[in-house]
Amino acid sequence: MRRFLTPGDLGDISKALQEAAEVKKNPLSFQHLGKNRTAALIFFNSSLRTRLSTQKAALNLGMNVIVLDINKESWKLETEYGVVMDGDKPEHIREAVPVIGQYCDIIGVRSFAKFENKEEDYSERLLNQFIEYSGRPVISMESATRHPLQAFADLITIEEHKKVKRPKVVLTWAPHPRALPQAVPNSFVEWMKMADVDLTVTHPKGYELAPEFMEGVQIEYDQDKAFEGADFIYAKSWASFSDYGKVLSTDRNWTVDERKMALTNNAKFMHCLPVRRNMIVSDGVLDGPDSIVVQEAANRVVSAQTVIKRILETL
Ligand code: SN0
Repeated sequence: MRRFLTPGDLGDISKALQEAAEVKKNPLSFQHLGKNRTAALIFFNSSLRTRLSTQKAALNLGMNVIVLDINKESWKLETEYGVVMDGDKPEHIREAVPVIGQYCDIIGVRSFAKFENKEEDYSERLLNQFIEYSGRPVISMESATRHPLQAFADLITIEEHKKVKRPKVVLTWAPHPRALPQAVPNSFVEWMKMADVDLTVTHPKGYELAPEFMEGVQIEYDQDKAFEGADFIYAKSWASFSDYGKVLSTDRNWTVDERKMALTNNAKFMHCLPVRRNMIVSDGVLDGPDSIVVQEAANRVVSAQTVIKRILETL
């Protein structure tokens, strides 16, 4: 496996889930795979779970790990081509990426959507530069359009907690003071479409996700209606795709609270974290017995380890 961005990169999803269960049961039994191998985790944006869980996954596999917070600890990088570099950016991405590739066997990259240019974000320009120029397999640790390690962990979590064969899963938009990327909801939809679940997406008008993700997916604009009979509520805020990068609403009627959760089939509450309390979700729901956000975060080690294991097996 040379890259990890979509569920298709893992092939058969039920096989990947079986493998994930094996990794979870025996996390330390694949250490021979990573011996004398190095993972470089490059962060262009903040991280808590991704940084720690991906590092832990690589360590469980016997790897060495280098972590770089590239904006804070390295040279400022120029990403445009053909520019006269007489400004404040001493190094070009075109040299930095192949150089990073010299020091490791696998690269993880976190780089959020910039919201300056829809086409550029949706072309995954930066991630593709790493794929093209590093000479190493590349894992998206949330790139412009997707967060596959999160969605894989979400799927593992739903498999573990579901009480019926085909659970009703609801992705709900929720209010937030800032414009957040579509990466998490895009990947969530992309992975749920591959799984045996009944998926509904609910959000205010204007928050439709990109058509390439939403094809064949049911949208319910009435959040209460969407919640009826749900087995899982997955909350997330995102900025508009059509009015690209804009916050069109901060309507707290969309906040997930106890009244709304009472409409569901005793649904479990999920969120990728970090979560803004009493914007996205009420304290009561987040601290209540049906919140599985911490178990979900724990599965980030499992998803990352399954992915890195797959890559190590092909090196
Ligand atoms: C990121 C996002 O894509 O929504 C990462 C989630 C895994 N979240 C944030 O940037 C939250 C920042 C905030 O101000 O709450």
